Amino acid sequence: MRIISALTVFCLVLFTAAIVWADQVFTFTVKGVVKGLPGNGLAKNEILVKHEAIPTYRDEAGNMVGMHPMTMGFYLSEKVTADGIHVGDSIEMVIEQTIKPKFNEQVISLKKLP
Ligand SMILES: [Cu+2]
Repeated sequence: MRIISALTVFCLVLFTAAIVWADQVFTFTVKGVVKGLPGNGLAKNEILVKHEAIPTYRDEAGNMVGMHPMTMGFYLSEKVTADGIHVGDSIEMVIEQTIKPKFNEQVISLKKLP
């Protein structure tokens, strides 16, 4: 009986943790213009983008603070390449923000707009 209760508690803890962690990953879509490509003074997985305002951007505490338009670097996930993208291109990106266990943000989708 004691083993069963311990197992129940363990499962409840896992379940709760799963819910908490699931809430710590957010995505948003943002448009911008490419100002720099990987290499060329940037990291090999980094692009420089002049992006529009991002109302749903979160800070490291997970609070939705937004971000005003600016030019900044974004890191591409391993599955995304900048092949076929050129400086001056209008693009749309999907950014994934992970708040916990470690703050991270990466581009999980990148496409050139017509
Ligand atoms: Cu920014």
